[in-house]
Amino acid sequence: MRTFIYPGSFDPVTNGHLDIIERASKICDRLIVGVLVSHNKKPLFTMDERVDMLGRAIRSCNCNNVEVEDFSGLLVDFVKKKNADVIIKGLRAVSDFEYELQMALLNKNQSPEIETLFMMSSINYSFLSSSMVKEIARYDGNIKGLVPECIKEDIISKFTGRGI
Ligand code: COD
Repeated sequence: MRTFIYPGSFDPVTNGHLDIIERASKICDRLIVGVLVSHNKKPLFTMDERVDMLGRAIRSCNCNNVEVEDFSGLLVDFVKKKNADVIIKGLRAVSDFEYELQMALLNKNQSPEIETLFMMSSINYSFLSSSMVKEIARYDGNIKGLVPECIKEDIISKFTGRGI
């Protein structure tokens, strides 16, 4: 049984994340999307909201070997706790590379048995990030096509204060 971990903040999940989830789920037996309880960043969405939005987005793409779980502490400890041995990361552009290389090497330094695999972003999503989605939504721009349709209203209502 080959288990991969796809870690991130997912604040909120975007179509770029979902694309990586769909593609990664096809090359492993079990994919666990690990949502970081961050002590450095202050997320816009609570952990429950991020996990719930990811769950709905994943159900909408019929990936039935994907689970969502929160984690805190070191990523390599979460990987070991889940009996996984591969970390999946998405790469959008050269600008992602330096940071991701540093993380991959540090994770390798901590746990040499764990591999990091990089998936190139699909061309349609190579410009997409959670922060850009939040900025567009904050100023009432159009986020259609950037995030899964089923969570669009969650994001809009976060800024308008409107109930869903
Ligand atoms: N297309 C493809 N991939 C994408 C896209 C897109 N449009 N957008 C984002 N991604 C990728 C990112 O490159 C990343 O791999 C993943 O999706 C998640 O993205 P985010 O933005 O939600 O998550 P980040 O970058 O905030 O996540 C950082 C981690 C949680 C992975 C990192 O902080 C971590 O591992 N923390 C745990 C603590 C730890 O172990 N620290 C030491 C590490 S050396």
